[in-house]
Amino acid sequence: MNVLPSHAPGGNYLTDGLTLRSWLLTTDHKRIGLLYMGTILLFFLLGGAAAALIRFNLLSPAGLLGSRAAYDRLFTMHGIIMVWFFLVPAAPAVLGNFVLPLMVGARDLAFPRLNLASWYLFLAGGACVLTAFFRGGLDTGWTFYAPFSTGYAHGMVALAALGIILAGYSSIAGGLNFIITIHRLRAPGLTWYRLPIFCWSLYATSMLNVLATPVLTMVLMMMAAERIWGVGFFGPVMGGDPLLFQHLFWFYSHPAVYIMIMPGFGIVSEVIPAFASRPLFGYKFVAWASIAIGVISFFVWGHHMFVAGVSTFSNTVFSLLSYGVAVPSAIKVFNWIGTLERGYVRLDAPMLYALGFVGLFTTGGLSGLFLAGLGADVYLHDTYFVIAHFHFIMVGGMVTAFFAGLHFWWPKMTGRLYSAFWSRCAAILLFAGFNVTFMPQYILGYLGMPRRYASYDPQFTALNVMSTGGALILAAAYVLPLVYLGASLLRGARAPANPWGATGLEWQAASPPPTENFAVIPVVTGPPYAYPRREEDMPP
Ligand code: HEM
Ligand SMILES: [Cu+2]
Repeated sequence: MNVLPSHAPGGNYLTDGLTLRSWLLTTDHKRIGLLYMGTILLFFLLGGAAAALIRFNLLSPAGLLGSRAAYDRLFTMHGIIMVWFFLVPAAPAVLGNFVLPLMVGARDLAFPRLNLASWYLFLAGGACVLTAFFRGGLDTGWTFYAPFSTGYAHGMVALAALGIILAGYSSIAGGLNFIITIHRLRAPGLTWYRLPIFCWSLYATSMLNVLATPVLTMVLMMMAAERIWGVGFFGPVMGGDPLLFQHLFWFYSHPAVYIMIMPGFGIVSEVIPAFASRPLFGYKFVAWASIAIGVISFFVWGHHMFVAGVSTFSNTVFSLLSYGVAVPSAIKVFNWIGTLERGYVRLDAPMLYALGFVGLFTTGGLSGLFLAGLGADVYLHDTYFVIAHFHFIMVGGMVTAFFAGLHFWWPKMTGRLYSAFWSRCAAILLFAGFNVTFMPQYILGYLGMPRRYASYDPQFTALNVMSTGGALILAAAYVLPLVYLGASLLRGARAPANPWGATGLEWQAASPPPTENFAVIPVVTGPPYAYPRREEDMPP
């Protein structure tokens, strides 16, 4: 083994090379993780600004923006940015990139240069959609339903689709990189059943990315071809079938909702054992539940089309299958609760975020059962109930889990500690703000307020004002970490290698890790989550 300068005392991946070039051409997975972090933060702020304008408009029944066209473009921009430029990439590309090689005891991902290329593809995709937005935007909604998108929609639809396709290539390449890394680069002794659950969940996510994303690429290309050249895939006037678009779109997008949430499951499965000082309850069930969810998620897309004019038989089958996907998700929730039971729970920020995740995700998941029931969905489809459902899961769930992971691994990434007090405040504020924002939307949907309209019936005013008020609290909860994490970078206390007393190979490397992660590749001899099992085993 060659000894690199990075192994000199004090050297680490942040200080090895300080030029712009050394960052933009880096093949170090940790630096690429940080490059993604900067990019994704930008998108989160832009998507968040659009959300703020949406909530501002809905303060009054007539719509305060005064322009319906502007409202349509805003929610389209919000959806496209949040789904494809934040939720899908954030956890794998930022946290996964940073910790996966460390967790499996490797020096880098299997294909470091492909990893860098993925980031550039993502940037190119981002540049396309931002160009589309700032040159007038588009009004299709994030789902691009044909034949509206192909024949009637306004704006730069095809350019936005190209941006999403490029970001998709980035996901596919990233997925392949993770799968091969997990297969080939595990440290000696790190068997599959010794892998941390975050690795299992990234593995399942990557499989979904590799298998489902090409379908999205295809359907967006067909949509763009129809829009530009009038090819008759979807437009009934030309002999096409609009339902075909929905089948293909949801064949990707239902698995995609699990692409978004699954890494969150993984993060929470790391944080809860560490802060309850207990081994993860039912490890093998949690691991296989990820794979089960991945498989089943390909068979439920039809539940997005219950009222689209498909057959009753199809609806019945998809309704039943949808209940099936709830089972492995519920298994995970029970296992997290089982881990907490009789645990020595420390309520540091990562744990508070993780507990918030469990509550919000479970609420969102249970409302999915209502939607999967045919009769209820006929009534609730395209109402604010659906909006509340997926925001509970994706914002309450995935974004909260991302914050849990960010706070958990921050000392590893930066070598600095952050304010314990302010980080706890932010986590609690987030939970409160989230509920005030989205709980009223369940009620609004139940009362019949439709989604995607710039104006509404005056009877819905009070609940909408409450939701906008909640959004202000939520925004504060998202901005607060920028402040104390920024302060931690400038003058936070130095972090030890393992500040939380957690298991997992990443905590054996220094904080921040040296460029090559491990001077000597570690050998794994025991199970994961080797926290004390009984009270007698607890350290005094
Ligand atoms: C990991 C968890 C989940 C995520 C991330 C998720 C995400 C989403 C998203 C994004 C939508 C809205 C899509 C749109 O029209 O814009 C949605 C709708 C829906 N979800 Fe979920 N969901 C999850 C769990 C579930 C579960 C467990 C069920 C059923 C058992 C379910 C049933 C439904 C149904 C039926 C709809 C369509 C509602 C309608 O349009 O009328 N979801 N979900
Ligand atoms: Cu679905």
